[in-house]
Amino acid sequence: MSTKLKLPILSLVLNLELEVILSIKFYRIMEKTGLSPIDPSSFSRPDLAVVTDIFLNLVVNFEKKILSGHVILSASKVEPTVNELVLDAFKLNISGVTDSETKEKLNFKLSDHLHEFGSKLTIQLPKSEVSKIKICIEYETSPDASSLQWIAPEATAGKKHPFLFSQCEPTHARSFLPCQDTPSVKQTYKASITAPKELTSLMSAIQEDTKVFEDTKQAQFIQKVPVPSYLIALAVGALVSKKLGPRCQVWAENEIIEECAYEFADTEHQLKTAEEICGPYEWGIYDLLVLPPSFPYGGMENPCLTFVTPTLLAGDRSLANVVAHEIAHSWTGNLITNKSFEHFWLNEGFTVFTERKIKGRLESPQSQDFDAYTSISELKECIDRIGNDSPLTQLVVDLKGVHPDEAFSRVPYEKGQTFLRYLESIVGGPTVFEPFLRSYFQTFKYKSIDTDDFKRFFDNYFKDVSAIKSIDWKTWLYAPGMPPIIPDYDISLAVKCNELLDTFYKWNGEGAIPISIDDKDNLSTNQIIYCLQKLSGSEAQNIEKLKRLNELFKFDGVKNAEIKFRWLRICLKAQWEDKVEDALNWINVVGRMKYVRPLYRDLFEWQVTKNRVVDNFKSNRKNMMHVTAYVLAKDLKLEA
Ligand SMILES: *[C@@H]1O[C@H](CO)[C@@H](O)[C@H](O)[C@H]1NC(C)=O
Ligand SMILES: *[C@@H]1O[C@H](CO)[C@@H](O)[C@H](O)[C@H]1NC(C)=O
Ligand SMILES: CC(=O)N[C@H]1CO[C@H](CO)[C@@H](O)[C@@H]1O
Ligand SMILES: [Zn+2]
Repeated sequence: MSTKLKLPILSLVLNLELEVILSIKFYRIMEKTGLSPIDPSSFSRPDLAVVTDIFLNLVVNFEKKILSGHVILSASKVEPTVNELVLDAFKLNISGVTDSETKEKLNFKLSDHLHEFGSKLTIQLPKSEVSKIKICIEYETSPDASSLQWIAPEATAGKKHPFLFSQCEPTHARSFLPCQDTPSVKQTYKASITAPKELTSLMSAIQEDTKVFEDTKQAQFIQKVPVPSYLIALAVGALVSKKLGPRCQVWAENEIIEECAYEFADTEHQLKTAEEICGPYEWGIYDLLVLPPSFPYGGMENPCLTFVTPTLLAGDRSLANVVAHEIAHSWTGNLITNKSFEHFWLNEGFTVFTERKIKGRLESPQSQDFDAYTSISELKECIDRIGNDSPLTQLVVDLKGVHPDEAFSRVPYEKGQTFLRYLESIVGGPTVFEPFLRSYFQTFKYKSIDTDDFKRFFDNYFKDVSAIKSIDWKTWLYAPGMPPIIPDYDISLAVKCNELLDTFYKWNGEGAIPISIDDKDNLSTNQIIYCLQKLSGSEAQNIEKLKRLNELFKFDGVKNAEIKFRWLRICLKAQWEDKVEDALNWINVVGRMKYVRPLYRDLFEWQVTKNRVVDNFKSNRKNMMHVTAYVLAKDLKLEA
């Protein structure tokens, strides 16, 4: 596309202040590189020729930190006259492209690398009338592939073998393989992965047979359900497994496998409950893989094999809601996918909504509502930080020129779930809304959709319900800031917490702490987390009072990561210098961004620790996953 064509569009948006900056940035990017008109985060052109199947054949090389081999892409022409296949690539070393049937060499062009987006890979298709083609690409990944985390033996539980895992969401699959890296494209895949013999390879797929050679092992995989590129996943390490139920097992290093099996014992039960709500589970098996601590997220819903952080190992199964969340993705996100990251709420809002329904059934309706209610204060903190007027706090965002990793926040999760809860209440509650959900899943499974598709389906399904006329879609979807309406949650579990907090706030710090052992023992883990969340959101506390609190609750050395995280934030806010070391030690081991980013920010905002935390980042950066290092560098203002 030429530059001139876009100038009129550019002037159209000139009135809208922030959009201007975003749009100009986007059009500059478009001019230079031609990001896709379909998905602002991808170069690929599935509207011309679309990939339908992938075969990956790769060797894992831990010495060089690369994957090498080839990929065969099956593609169909959408435009009959098209002579190119346009893909995404991120620092891939491509040595040759051929027509996989005729072995004819094909020309290809890799555009200049564009910061976080990578390059556009254009392959010249053979001159032929056929509409289906198979292209073989020989390539190697880069040691700085943004999707791949190469972990040295010292940073694993066993300390003997290296570990590799991938994290492709949102747009990092292109650093793993050349592909159409947009969720609007879904394809089946097969893979053959060769790794050192003593290690186990796992993928987001069903494992077929494994061939053993002298020094290596070759594992075969198949994923028959079409998936977007961001759900292709690989892990290689010294892994063992333990059965959790007929369809579920947990994988981890041997050193922690028993602990993992205990923590996630309820997985099959959670899966059954999800099926009651959502309909049949389509993926065959549901396994969990517990990764080393540098994994940047709580969990990643890779099909057939959810990846989770070891920070869920609380010892009391209290954080298993993350597994319920990843299970819910088997329908929302994995079967039905957002067309672009701009409609991310369709994945995450629905998933949180379903996750809480699972909790409601397995525990109690009160605990379902307690989670929803307590998350409102976290949503508020997040929106205050991004800015109440920021377009990034809209449910449907405009990501032209903004990298999805920068836009990532709690908003699509919590504002999305709040919206669905509101819709549920408008149409008459769960008995009406859950059959609607199942029908929605049935209608759109295997597809990628956007918010309009959802709205049309909703409006049609509930066309006889007059109350839906009162829904202000525009405000819910496109206005920035907090949700316009917070539903009436059952807050009975929060009442006791609020009383205790009041008592604590009023206490002047003299005499014994006005909270009894009984009070403490009566609180569930989730209630303690909520109290700490409130405490970390209020003003700085007196350190002496915190010391008494700590004597009662024993927060130092606590295993539960949600508690540890909030406790450390409270201590830093109180400028309790003894705790700085604890915070630094923790963020140098754990990579989960939910914890690491706020703690880095807290340390950065405090003058006493500002320089120290920047130095800490610089020296530890090499151990971090690309995405973690990238967002932290921004948070610490290290890059323009
Ligand atoms: C690219 O791959 C080729 C062939 O495997 C290899 O010889 C070459 O060193 C690689 N180049 C870079 C920059 O890694
Ligand atoms: C603890 O909970 C029990 C049962 O819910 C209740 O009867 C008791 O009064 C509570 N104790 C305190 C100190 O709140
Ligand atoms: C889970 C999810 O949000 N899926 C995808 C939505 O769209 C973007 C691409 O634009 C993907 O990267 C997300 O991962
Ligand atoms: Zn999710």
